Amino acid sequence: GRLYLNKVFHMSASKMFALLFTDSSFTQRFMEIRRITDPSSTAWQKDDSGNDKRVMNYTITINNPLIGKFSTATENQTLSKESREGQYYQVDAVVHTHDVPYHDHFYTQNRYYIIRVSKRKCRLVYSDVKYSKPTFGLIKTFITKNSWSGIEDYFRQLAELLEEEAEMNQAVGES
Ligand code: YK8
Repeated sequence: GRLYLNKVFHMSASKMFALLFTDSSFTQRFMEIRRITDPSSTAWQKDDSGNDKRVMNYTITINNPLIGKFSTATENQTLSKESREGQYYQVDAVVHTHDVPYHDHFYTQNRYYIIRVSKRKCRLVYSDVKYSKPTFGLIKTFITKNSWSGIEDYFRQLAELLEEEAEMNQAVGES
């Protein structure tokens, strides 16, 4: 795994959670910029183990001449029962891209931590590319390389947009 976005953003933990994990206008805008289309999502729902789950489906636009221009994707999100409203949130997001080469070999696991640090707060993302089948040599190199560059790009832009959002909040004197 790798660590991304170890940053303090100037907004409350609950605001950050609402921006990223509800149907917010922030999410809509971010998806528009990333050209993620046809999003659909189930509501958060408790499962037998006490965690909250939801499933998202969407189509991503891919910026890689080697691959088709679009792929459908499914993202399974789990909000851990260890989460505490306003204090600490842990969301595991497992992303499967269905229409890329070797799509049955791998998936991406992103773990989001939203932690309250006074009124400012900190957000961390760990990412990992996992293999669901034995995968070797060139194919593995290919998947690894292309995945990390896409993931990096995605989170770099997400951080940018979140910082913009935080500035806007401060400008109107919101906490
Ligand atoms: C989520 C990881 C890999 C995948 C892609 C696959 C190339 C396969 C290489 C072949 C296209 C929104 C990515 C980047 C698509 C986008 C995914 C996003 C950004 C040649 C073997 C989608 C977070 C996320 C996780 C994983 C990303 C994919 O919220 O390179």
